[in-house]
Amino acid sequence: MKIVTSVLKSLVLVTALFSFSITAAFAQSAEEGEKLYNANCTSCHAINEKVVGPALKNVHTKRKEAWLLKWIKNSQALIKSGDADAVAIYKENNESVMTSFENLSDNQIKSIIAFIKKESEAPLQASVVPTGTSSSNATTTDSITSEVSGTLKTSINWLVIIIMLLLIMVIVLVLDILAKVGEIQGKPVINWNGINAKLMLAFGSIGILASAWEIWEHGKLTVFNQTPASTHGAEYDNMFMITLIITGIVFFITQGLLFWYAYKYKHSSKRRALFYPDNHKIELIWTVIPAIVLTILVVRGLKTWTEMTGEKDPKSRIVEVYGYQFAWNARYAGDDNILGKHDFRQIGVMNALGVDTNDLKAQDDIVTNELHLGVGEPVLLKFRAKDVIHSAYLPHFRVQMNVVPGLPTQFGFTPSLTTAEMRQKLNNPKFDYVILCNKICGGAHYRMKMKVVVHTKEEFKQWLAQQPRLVNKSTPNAQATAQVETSTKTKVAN
Ligand code: HEC
Ligand SMILES: [Cu+2]
Repeated sequence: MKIVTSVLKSLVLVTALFSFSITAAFAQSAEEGEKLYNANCTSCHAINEKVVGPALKNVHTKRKEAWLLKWIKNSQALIKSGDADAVAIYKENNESVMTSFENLSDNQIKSIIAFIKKESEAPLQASVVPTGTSSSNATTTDSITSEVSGTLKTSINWLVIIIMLLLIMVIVLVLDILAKVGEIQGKPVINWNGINAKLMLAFGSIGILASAWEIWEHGKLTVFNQTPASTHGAEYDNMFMITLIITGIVFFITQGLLFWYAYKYKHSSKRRALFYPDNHKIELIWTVIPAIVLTILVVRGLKTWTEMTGEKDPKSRIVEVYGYQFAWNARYAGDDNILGKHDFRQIGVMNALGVDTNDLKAQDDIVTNELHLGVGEPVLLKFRAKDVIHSAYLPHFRVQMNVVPGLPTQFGFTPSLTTAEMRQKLNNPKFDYVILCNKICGGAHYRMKMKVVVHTKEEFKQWLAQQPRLVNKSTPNAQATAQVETSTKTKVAN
């Protein structure tokens, strides 16, 4: 008897430990998967809704793991191989091409799938069941309650609408009766003129106070509340603030006067409106003053803009920023600091950026999906779009430039704070610089996001050295063979 219990005990212990380690491993890989998913997939996918690609909820049950591995690495290859599911989903999505991810290892993709699995199961549990308990029952009850509360909500909405309509009818009727009473008495019961004037005053005051509150409260959340992370940023902020203050003062004065006069000079039977056709002096004043102020603002703006976009430091590092539906890539010019040519006809699964493979200068180019920069090092971003107009927006560096197919644009700047320094300044260890797409039309430009990392100069050098070149011509083996070749050649020549 004793033996049985002790065996049972150890069995329980072992299974507990075992399942714990499994959940721990699972949690860990899902965590890594989340990072990979956020970096690579969110521009086109969401778990619960269709974006560019289909919703990924429960895709781990719908497809086999081997299929998913093949698909995510190179969906086009799978489609070309004639796989029925692959062809079907491709057709369903109007043959839009998913990016291939040959660079992701099997384990990385598995962790992404683990994350998708976790997310597919998570949201429904969250509202009812404490985390960790089994969810199969809870999920069904949860969906039932949400269904019930759904129908309840719609019937309540209808009730509210009907009551509102009845209320409006009653008010209209009461006003009608009061107007009739006024007619009989020969003097209106309600003084609409006075009420309108007071409403005007109330509307104006509330509007002005709300604007002030808005500036105060949400101004803190704008990027202007953070130190700019580029050398031209301070000048830019300064100009923006001066413009905002001047136009702000004018706004508050003119809006205040507008509503105050509407109140003060409301209709009165004792007063006649003044006929005042023109006054040259006043018109001159209110034309000349704004003209001078605007000229100063515009001229200063032009000067700042030419300074920001004008002649570039010839030592600037050249980096291409490539925008497409719906993500970004960066391409470094490599050691020669000359970007290889590009040719749209060569865009394909293995050459997403359409780098011209006939151009030798492209051999040392480096393609990445994060933009890394060195602090204090001038960089010249050259923008290129594959398909439609995008807009590269780097809010923390005060940089924005349209990215237009067939029309090269560029912006040079110098980062002045590393990611680590900015994290410290903002007291936010998770902060990251970003490049966003500022075009807000359609469903997915706003999801285009690439992480930007600013290193110290040494860190940046190290990072760059570790990145693979497009054509790796200087691996030790290649050099050795090259030497052997030349020595044999010279021998033959001798
Ligand atoms: C450029 C947009 C884009 C990106 C980025 C992207 N996908 Fe897709 N994905 C698609 C499209 C579009 C489809 C639909 C099939 C098609 O048209 O090729 C799809 C389909 C899928 C499918 C098949 C869905 C199903 O129902 O069978 C999976 C799985 C998938 N993507 C996973 C991923 C993962 C994981 C990543 C990130 C590593 C990713 N995708 C990144 C666009 C994208
Ligand atoms: Cu875009």
